[in-house]
Amino acid sequence: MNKSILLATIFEKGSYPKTTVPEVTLCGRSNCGKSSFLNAILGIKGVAKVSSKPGKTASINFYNLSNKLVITDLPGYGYAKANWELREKWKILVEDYIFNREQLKLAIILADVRRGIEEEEIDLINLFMGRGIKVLIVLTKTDKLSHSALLRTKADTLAQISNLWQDMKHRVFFTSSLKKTGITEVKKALEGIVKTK
Ligand SMILES: Nc1nc2c(ncn2[C@@H]2O[C@H](COP(=O)(O)OP(=O)(O)O)[C@@H](O)[C@H]2O)c(=O)[nH]1
Ligand SMILES: [Mg+2]
Repeated sequence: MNKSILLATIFEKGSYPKTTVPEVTLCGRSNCGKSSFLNAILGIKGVAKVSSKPGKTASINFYNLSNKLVITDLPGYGYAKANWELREKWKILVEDYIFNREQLKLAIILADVRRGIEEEEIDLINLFMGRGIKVLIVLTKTDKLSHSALLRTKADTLAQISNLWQDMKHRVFFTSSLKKTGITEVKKALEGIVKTK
């Protein structure tokens, strides 16, 4: 999984690239570390733009991985509570993609480990599951917590997730794109589910 290219960036629903390989989508709140995670998964820096400022466009990026798999980067959410127009655009695009993209096999939901899984993530996960799409949960930026705080947070998060969904516990990962920890585990789980080999 190393040759990758940006296949397309789409701004309008329905105008998705025609592909024949399984697709994995990444979604999470703006600034949760989605682009950094994607770069870490691809093993290449700078493929996905990392930014300290939340993005202001609602677009989906499609990355082609050696013609075996496509990874898409859904627009981040939660960036503009007051910006109704942008939120509507996000909803129209993302819901169309989730409901109509046949190739979509797996969703990776990312959240900053310090914030954890909140209402938006729960709604998204239920949306994917209702559509029969498998879900992995990735808690990012673990390097931001002390060892003991991370242990506590891990236990709390796993308990919360087990309460919400049965059999989800083994689909939860804790990563740091900075320290490159937990990335291989997610990659393995991803490849196991979409069988890229
Ligand atoms: N310490 C630390 N910072 C991270 C990590 N991942 C992302 N960041 C930082 O968080 C900010 C947002 O990252 P980005 O990948 O652009 O998030 P996105 O908006 O979800 O795509 C940037 O300043 C990154 O450098 C991580 O694993 N550890
Ligand atoms: Mg990003």
